[in-house]
Amino acid sequence: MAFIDFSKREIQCKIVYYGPGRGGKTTNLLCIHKAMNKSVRGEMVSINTKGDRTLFFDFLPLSLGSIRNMNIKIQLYTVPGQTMYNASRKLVLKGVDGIVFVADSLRVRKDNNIEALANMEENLKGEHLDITQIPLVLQYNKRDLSEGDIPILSVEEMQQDLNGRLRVPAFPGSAINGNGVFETLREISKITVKQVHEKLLKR
Ligand SMILES: Nc1nc2c(ncn2[C@@H]2O[C@H](COP(=O)(O)OP(=O)(O)OP(=O)(O)O)[C@@H](O)[C@H]2O)c(=O)[nH]1
Ligand SMILES: [Mg+2]
Repeated sequence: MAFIDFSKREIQCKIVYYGPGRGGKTTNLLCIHKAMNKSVRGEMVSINTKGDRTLFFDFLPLSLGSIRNMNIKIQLYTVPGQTMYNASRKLVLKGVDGIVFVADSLRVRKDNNIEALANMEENLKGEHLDITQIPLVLQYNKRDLSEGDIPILSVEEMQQDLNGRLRVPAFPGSAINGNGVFETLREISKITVKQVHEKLLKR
């Protein structure tokens, strides 16, 4: 939940990385953690992980400098993508201010992407949030696989599947190489902070 601390001149926002299992949400956070200076980021915490599968969530706090004299603190979370962990996804979504939906470019994951987006819309509704109103950015991850023999979806097809109605910013990426990770983070931070700032100052 976003809040503003006037004594510290600080705004805090919560951004959740959502998407199908094995899409690359945790890899995004690991990449951000690795690239950012210690003065900017806190420690990354992964709660309950089995191998590389998230069973509850990952958490990474960032201090993104200041906008209009307010210090911006962002908390990044990931949800577990596996279908059976919906209760955890609902918990992690509580108080969300902005979302990165990480879709998997592998062709075999086409339906998983669509299902995960529908599941997200449903869970947002449960929090009285509208998918068309919340700050949202899509990332089409694993574009590096286009160089191999494994069939992947074209960006156009992913746009049709996932972004036809929403028309939100979408970035191709390869979280494993760091490509697109910071473009995605920059955009979601910008639009989330803008909305949070407007909402909190209106109250
Ligand atoms: N080739 C390739 N592999 C990737 C990329 N991003 C992630 N992976 C791999 O995909 C697997 C799953 O990545 P994770 O980041 O753990 O996926 P997740 O979305 O957190 O998965 P859950 O925690 O189960 O929801 C790992 O083996 C990653 O190394 C990418 O851009 N390209
Ligand atoms: Mg994960």
